[in-house]
Amino acid sequence: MTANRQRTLVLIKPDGVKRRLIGEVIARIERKGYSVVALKMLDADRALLARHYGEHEGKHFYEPLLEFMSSGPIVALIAEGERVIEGFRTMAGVTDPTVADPGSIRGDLARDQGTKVVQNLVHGSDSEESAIREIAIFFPELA
Ligand code: IDP
Ligand code: MG
Repeated sequence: MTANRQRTLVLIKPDGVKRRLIGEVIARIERKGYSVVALKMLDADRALLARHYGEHEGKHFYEPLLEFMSSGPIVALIAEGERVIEGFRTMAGVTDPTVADPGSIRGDLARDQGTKVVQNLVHGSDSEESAIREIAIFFPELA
């Protein structure tokens, strides 16, 4: 392991699975040169999502977010590589797909759907601390 080698949690949200973009997202991660080192499809229940999105509890989009994220299957994966946490966040683009840079996953493939919660295809951990916490939630068997 080199000093900057990291792991990040990526989720392909229910909109990404429904729109058959699993392959597109994984292909982008792999073409960028990151390794997928763990992968699963699951139906996330409320308890799991409440742990994952705890920082957003009480915000106006919290309930719609939990409802949306439990509305269908999601894909959880761990991507690995040097500075992958920052790298995948850049690949995903900013939260609001309307203004996410073209070239990013959200900028190329998502848009405002007029829903209470922003549907933006993917989640990526935002720091090393979040990555460790989130990987433990979705991949407890790796702990
Ligand atoms: P991130 O996914 O870009 O890290 P966060 O601020 O962590 O964004 O928010 C988690 C998720 O909650 C977003 O990806 C998006 O789906 C939703 N969300 C965030 N902010 C808003 C908002 O202001 N309105 C509606 N939905 C939001
Ligand atoms: Mg976030």
